[in-house]
Amino acid sequence: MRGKKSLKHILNIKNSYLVVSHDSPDGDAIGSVLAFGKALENLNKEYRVYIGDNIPDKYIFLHGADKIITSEDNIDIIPQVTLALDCGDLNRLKLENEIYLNFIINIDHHVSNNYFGHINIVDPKACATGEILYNLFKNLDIKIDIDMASALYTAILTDTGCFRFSNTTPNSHIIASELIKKGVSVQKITREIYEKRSIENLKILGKALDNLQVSDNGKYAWSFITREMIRETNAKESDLEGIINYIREINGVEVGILFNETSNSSVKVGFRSNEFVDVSELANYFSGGGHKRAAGCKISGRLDDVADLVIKKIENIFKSKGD
Ligand SMILES: [Mn+2]
Repeated sequence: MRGKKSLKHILNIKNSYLVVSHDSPDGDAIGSVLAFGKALENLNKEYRVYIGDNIPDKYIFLHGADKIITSEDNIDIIPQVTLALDCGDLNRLKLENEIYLNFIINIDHHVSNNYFGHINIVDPKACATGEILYNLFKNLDIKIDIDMASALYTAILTDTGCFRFSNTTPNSHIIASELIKKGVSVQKITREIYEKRSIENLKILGKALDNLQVSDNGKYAWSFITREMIRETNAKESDLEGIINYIREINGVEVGILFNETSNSSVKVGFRSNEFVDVSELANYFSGGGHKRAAGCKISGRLDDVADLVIKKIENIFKSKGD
């Protein structure tokens, strides 16, 4: 792949890097930027890691997570290269200043990636951006230390839903195995990420399950998170992670949808599917993006109106499939 060769050349000649990923960062976004950041540190390069959003507490145990810059104003270098990891769309990098957009290397696995980089290494078959990075590091003879291994393991673990989702392949397991051989503590990482729930997460989950609705044909189900629920439970954005999976896991349901009222006039919509509905197409239709089985978008409008619009669209998908 041409991209890999150019990346090798760039790593040889450029000394200053900004490593970035998407807003509402997940384990793959955070694991990827931290792994690449540590690789640059080991190569004696100047670098900063930036994500323009809050970092969920559960990832703070990863090496370097406490140094992630979350406000663009605090970036204190002028990088020669911006490394965009796990991000399908330039807007989600939350970078306003053009000096950060001069030279972008885009490394990602979203099907919806629109090749916004000057160099693009995009592989939608990879289960996680962490998988692409593992292969790149191997190919470029970049040593994977224990901190990088833990970050890459986190990336793959979270994007495969603990090796349960359909993107899990023999390669996901082979790479996980190699990372564990490097000393990754499976027990510590799974405990940090999955077994340290906040009370707020459980409270908002309870309310979301109270609001649960299932379609007449039983094929799709949805729930709402309102501003009021957020106030009552004191939940943060990161406390909402995982709620949508409960909806998708209802027996018989193919598509799970979560509507999250982010303001009076804006709603974040998450989609998950089990077997046959390509929710990245659905999200694309509403100017969002993602993967076949997990995608999302933001829609302007009041919560009720947005929900009606989206549910109608999904209803039509099932009608066209004869359900
Ligand atoms: Mn990812």
